Amino acid sequence: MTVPSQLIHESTSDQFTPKKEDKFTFGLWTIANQGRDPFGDAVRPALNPIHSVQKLSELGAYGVNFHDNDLVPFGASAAERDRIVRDFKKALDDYGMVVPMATTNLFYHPAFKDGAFTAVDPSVRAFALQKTMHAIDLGAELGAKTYVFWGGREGVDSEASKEATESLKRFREAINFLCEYSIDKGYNLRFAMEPKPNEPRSDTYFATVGHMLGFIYTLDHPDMVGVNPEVAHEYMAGLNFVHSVAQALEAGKLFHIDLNDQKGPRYDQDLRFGSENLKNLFFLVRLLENHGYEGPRHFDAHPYRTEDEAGVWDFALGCMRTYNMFKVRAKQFDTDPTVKQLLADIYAGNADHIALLDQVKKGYTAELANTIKATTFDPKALGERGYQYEKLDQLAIEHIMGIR
Ligand SMILES: [Mn+2]
Repeated sequence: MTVPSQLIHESTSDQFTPKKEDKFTFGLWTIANQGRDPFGDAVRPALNPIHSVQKLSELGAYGVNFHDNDLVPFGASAAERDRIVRDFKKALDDYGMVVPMATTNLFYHPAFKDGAFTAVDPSVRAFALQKTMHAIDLGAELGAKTYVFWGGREGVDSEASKEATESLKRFREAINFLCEYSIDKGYNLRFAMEPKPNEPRSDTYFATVGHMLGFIYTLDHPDMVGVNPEVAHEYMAGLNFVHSVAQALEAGKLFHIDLNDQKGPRYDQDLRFGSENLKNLFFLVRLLENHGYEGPRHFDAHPYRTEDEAGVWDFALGCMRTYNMFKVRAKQFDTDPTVKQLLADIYAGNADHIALLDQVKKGYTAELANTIKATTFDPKALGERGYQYEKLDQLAIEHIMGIR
């Protein structure tokens, strides 16, 4: 292993230093992003996946994830594929890195311009199944436990082009088939579905985490399918990311997560984690850390287009350090005696009504229904109550800003 640069060394010697046990992962496509956008060409040379594994390991990352074609070029021969995979496995071993997640690129090649599992052309739909099965084999071979499905172009530009109900059926048939494939091969994979409202299509099916959760329960194997929410994608739909993740987490469906940042509803920006929405992402990290999320903390973001390779590693380190900063601040917020006392005051209430609600939790009885109907409440007093949320929120701000 090469000695990290002085800059990295200085900034990774404190309590926010990324460590393997923090379970930080990056997509190979994130750091290898060459800065192409619809208005400009690549600004950085392609990064070698093995070099990326080495650099990320030095920075404290736990693993890497990939689309099939991030590692094995589209159309590579079987011999070429085997050589690439062998060299990559050796790099993982050499640098103590794992591959917790893999996925398929079903959006880059022109064949997928009308989608993959929902394309109107049956040859494209069948080819998408073939490509995904090969990619699942590759992911399983490298030890992936989670397989992500981002339906990049599964949508429409013109609503006249296909019936949405038919597309949803086609998507379900594909996922059902691939679940059976994974079971048949004994891969023990969990599938994580990633929603996005639009881009690159003008409208994508399964726009949000909520849409995807609803769909999962219509599958043949709902237990093996969960979600992979992405910060930027929910912000693009104008939603509260913490609430989307909480719903998935509470349903036992948060199988994976894509951490990045976004300046509100506009094109998908994939900014460095925590570079924009400090407050919402503070509460996101608090949610993940306090509610038993055990999966990788995966960054699906990319460096600013202005950066050279040094900037790429500044970006990667920044994502991880900011997560750990939020983690430390969230813990300080939760253990602050002033916050704890204030919350105890806010949550206190009428003992009789607390007892009633404890019974509601246990379940319905006709007697309980009658008791609630006969209970006297004081709506005037309830309406006059102050909740002290201004004080509470300011305490959160002071923790986020590092004042307390
Ligand atoms: Mn994105």
